[in-house]
Amino acid sequence: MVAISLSPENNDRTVFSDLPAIDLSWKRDKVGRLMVKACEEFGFFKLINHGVPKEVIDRVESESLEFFARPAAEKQRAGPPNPLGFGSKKIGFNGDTGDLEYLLLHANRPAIYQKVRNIGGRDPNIFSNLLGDYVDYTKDLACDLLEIMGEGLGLEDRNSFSKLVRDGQSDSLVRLNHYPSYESSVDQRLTAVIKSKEDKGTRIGFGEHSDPQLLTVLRSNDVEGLQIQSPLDGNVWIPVKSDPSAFFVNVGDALQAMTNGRFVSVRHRAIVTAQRSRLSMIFFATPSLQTRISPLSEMVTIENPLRYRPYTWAEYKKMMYSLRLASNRLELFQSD
Ligand code: GA4
Repeated sequence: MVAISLSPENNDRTVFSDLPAIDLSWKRDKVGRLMVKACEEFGFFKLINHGVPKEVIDRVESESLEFFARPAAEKQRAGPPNPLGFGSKKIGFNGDTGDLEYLLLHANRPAIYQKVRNIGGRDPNIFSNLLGDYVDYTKDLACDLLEIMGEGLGLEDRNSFSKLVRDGQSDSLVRLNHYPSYESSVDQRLTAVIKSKEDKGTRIGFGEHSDPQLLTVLRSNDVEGLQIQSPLDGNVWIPVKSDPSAFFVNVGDALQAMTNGRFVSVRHRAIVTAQRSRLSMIFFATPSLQTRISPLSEMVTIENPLRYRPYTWAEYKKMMYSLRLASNRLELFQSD
């Protein structure tokens, strides 16, 4: 593991920190131990030697850039985001905005094809199939990671988390986020900027939030922008160094709940500072709507008593769409 202190070396936004790196080719028990540690301490880690073929990533990246380069009218045929589909600037239903355009889809081939075919032009099968391949690989990867975490935690059933995502009814999502370069972002009326003194003028790509799902697996091109909030000092934003050959993995609210708070779902955001546009391709590992999420009994101890009340994913989803992006949703499910 790369020895790091998760704090910026100075207040300069251009200094990027390396996250703890976990190499999937290491011995499984070592990987499990380090993953558990990273999920407890940072809620985030960087994964290298992940096994997703570079060609799959490169092809979906170039096809995605081709999609975002199309005229707005064509892209809009895959929108408006309801919440799925193509969207631009507006995030969710409650007035959140960001300097990005995106494609948010259910992570399965029929759902992908159904939206992508509306775009017209090029053969929709090309983009759909590539995205479908990417989803298959990242879903498998997310499930493997969840299984390794289960082992690392010493769970009775190491598949306690992964089986929720392998379930055919899983509500998993795939999201492509395209952040235009700083200069090319012309419509600044809708662009949220950070108003605090130290960050004044920073343009928000995707505002601060925690991910509601179990696990997020993100790959971006070599353009910086991801920042995570230090779990040790809630006010400090840590800019993460980009690494296109790696995946960035983070714990979501549902995994924090199932581990009874042992793993932390950390707030993060994307900012736009770069001269080049940033593309991130994200898989959100999610249970089915009817899944009942509650702390695993093995995670509840005298030292760590029950922290969350059970909820269904459908219930959580409904609530999250009624709240702003920055809301602390899991707080509402704390047990008294
Ligand atoms: C944040 C994480 C994922 O990107 C996402 C987002 C979703 C959306 O874009 O529709 C939400 C946001 C995210 C949480 C609160 C609600 C819903 C926007 C928003 C304001 C796809 C997700 O699942 O939750």
